[in-house]
Amino acid sequence: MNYETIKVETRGRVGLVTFNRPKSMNALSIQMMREVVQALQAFQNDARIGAVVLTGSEKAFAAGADIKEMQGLDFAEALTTDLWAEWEGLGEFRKPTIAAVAGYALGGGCEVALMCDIVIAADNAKFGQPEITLGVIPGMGGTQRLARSIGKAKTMDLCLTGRLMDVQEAERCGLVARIVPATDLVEEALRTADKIANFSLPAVMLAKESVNRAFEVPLSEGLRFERRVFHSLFATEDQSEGMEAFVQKRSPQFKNR
Ligand code: CO8
Repeated sequence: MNYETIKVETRGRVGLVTFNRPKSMNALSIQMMREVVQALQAFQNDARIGAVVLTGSEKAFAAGADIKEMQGLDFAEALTTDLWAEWEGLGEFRKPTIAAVAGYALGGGCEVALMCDIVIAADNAKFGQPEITLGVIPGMGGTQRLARSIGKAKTMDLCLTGRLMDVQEAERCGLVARIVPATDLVEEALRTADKIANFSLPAVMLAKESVNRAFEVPLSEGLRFERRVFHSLFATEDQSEGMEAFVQKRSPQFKNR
């Protein structure tokens, strides 16, 4: 597949998507969105892939939706085309995703990171929802996923002032799982993804689905869902293998990877 705005590679069982619009700080164009979603669909259908890393450059993970592309839209066009909705393909991707964030993750860039399951960030990463400075508001989860992730106080602060948050603050408030030196960022993300990709894929996918369920349903329903999923995993060969390997003090050889 020929991509113009992203680079797509595989490293063992891990898919790596690198945003590649350096002249515009990896601004998220419609073409880039479509290419990312297409690459993810290919990874979803590829049994050899168990996890995906999304990254940008050292300067920018992504500085938001492409302002130059959307500046001329009127309300009717924005509403009826709903162009950016295709990013939900990332939110709905079923295998685990890691955002490896260096530099700016602003607006849509921050929202894309939030659609990933784990955010690993370089020590130079900066996050923000500066849409208010453009006369608009976040449109891909910055008022919703961000509020669920870091709470009302910080989300209001970011969305209403447009200020940027450094990586230490982002880790303290729970947006970032780990901070690593910028030079190690992609390798650390790939190592983490590789670890996940070598567990039992059904268990990994159901763990992801169960955690995400916590943001959709009341606690009692979420607990019931988790319990049923836990029960169902006893139907897999990988459960037998995982527990047998523990008892026999050896490494498990999962079949459904
Ligand atoms: N869109 C288009 N071009 C961009 C963007 C962007 N988001 N960000 C940077 N660029 C371009 C600049 O225009 C510039 O291009 P040129 O060289 O042709 O002038 C180039 O990238 C380099 O940028 P700067 O010269 O500004 O670099 P600096 O190092 O001075 O500043 C910043 C870097 C701080 C990242 C700065 O570029 C900036 O503030 N960018 C805009 C950030 C922003 O406002 N993001 C939010 C965008 S709106 C959004 O994401 C909404 C998402 C929801 C849409 C979905 C709706 C359903």
